[in-house]
Amino acid sequence: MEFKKVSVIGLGYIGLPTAAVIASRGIKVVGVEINQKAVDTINAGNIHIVEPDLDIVVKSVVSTGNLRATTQVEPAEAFMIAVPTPFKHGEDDSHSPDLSYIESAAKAIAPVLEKGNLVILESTSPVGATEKLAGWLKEARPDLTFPQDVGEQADINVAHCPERVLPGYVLQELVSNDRVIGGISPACSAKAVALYQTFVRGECIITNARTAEMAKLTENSFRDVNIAFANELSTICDQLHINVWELIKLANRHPRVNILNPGPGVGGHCIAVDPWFIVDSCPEQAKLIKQARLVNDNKPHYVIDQIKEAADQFKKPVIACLGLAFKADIDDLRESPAVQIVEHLANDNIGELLAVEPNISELPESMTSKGVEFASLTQALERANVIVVLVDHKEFKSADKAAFAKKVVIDTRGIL
Ligand code: SAJ
Repeated sequence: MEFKKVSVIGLGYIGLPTAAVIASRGIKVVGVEINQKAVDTINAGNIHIVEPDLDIVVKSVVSTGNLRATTQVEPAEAFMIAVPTPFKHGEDDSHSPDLSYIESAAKAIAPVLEKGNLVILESTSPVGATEKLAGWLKEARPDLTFPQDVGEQADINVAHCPERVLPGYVLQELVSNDRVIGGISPACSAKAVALYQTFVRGECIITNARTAEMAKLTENSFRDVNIAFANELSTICDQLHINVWELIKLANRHPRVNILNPGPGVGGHCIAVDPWFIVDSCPEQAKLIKQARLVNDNKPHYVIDQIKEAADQFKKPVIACLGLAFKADIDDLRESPAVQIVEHLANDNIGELLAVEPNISELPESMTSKGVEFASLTQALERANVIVVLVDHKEFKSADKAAFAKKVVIDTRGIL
């Protein structure tokens, strides 16, 4: 089965690298993106997101003509949907999945669908979303047949293949990771496997759409629950005057124990979101998964209280916050617990606030407008009386530890 033209809907952190890697295999790829500025940037051979080496691949595939971005969907043999699936915050503190981007993508694709086309949902989705996608396509194109009605004989094939790449390693993991592929029918799965085999070196494992959806949610919930365990341990250890980092190192010497790292909270767009999809589907059963979310969401508030207590020791507190990104050695500030903590401190006006983030060139307006000052590590270590390590960036790990000795230090990442 050969694919000559593939369309990727949504050119963000997943869609753009996926489009570029497929294009690098000599397949014509049309990327569809609603953000005109991103379209122009990509068509000029540049990128609008940060991911190591992605700029080189995009420049190359745009220059060979294999990748082109546009705001309008056009006919293709396969459509890969990589749009956001955030959650909606309900009044009763519920978190339900927002499938509106998938629905819009379905409505955009439907008019150009042709017999024999394959539609793949890559976005992390609640169980049942792929069936809903197939339903929206059917509604818009009653002239075509779909696998939920006619199975193997369908004109259009629909499958779920969740993305699983780690930000910072996307280009490697896109190729090397195994892929879980869940078609609505076996024919859908087989066709999707053929597409992924054009660029994936890992194994493509077939299941049904609902299991594929749940597999992705399970992976991220597994990590969330394990981080929550580490975060809960850190607060227990504070209470008992035990160094949690030493404790975890010791416990991890057991051959069957592997505790993750506590931190200031869980950030990013996946691990703090996806477990809610399971909780929303099965609130009665998903008690541990929900509790883990609550533990991790509470950690920034715990850190804020620690900082306030430290600041209270000084007449004129100068607090240096080291790191703003949601994890080490990336520039991504979205959904970052470090940002949440700094903004909260700024709102509460607890003293002079310095923020150090080696991976960005200026502070976001939301911080400067509240008086947070952008500082280098050297300036921060000189001026502050309270130092808070919020991200374990390599620059902080390699800093001279003697400079921290005379300060009140809150090290949420255990680098000191
Ligand atoms: N974190 C800790 N302690 C740890 C590990 C992580 O506090 O021991 C924090 C990080 O600092 C960060 C958050 O958790 O704030 C999430 O970081 P991460 O590195 O665990 O994960 P992400 O969000 O960058 O990527 C995850 C990955 N999923 C898993 O590892 C199961 C990735 O493979 C997925 O593709 C991605 O979510 C996604 O898009 O769903």
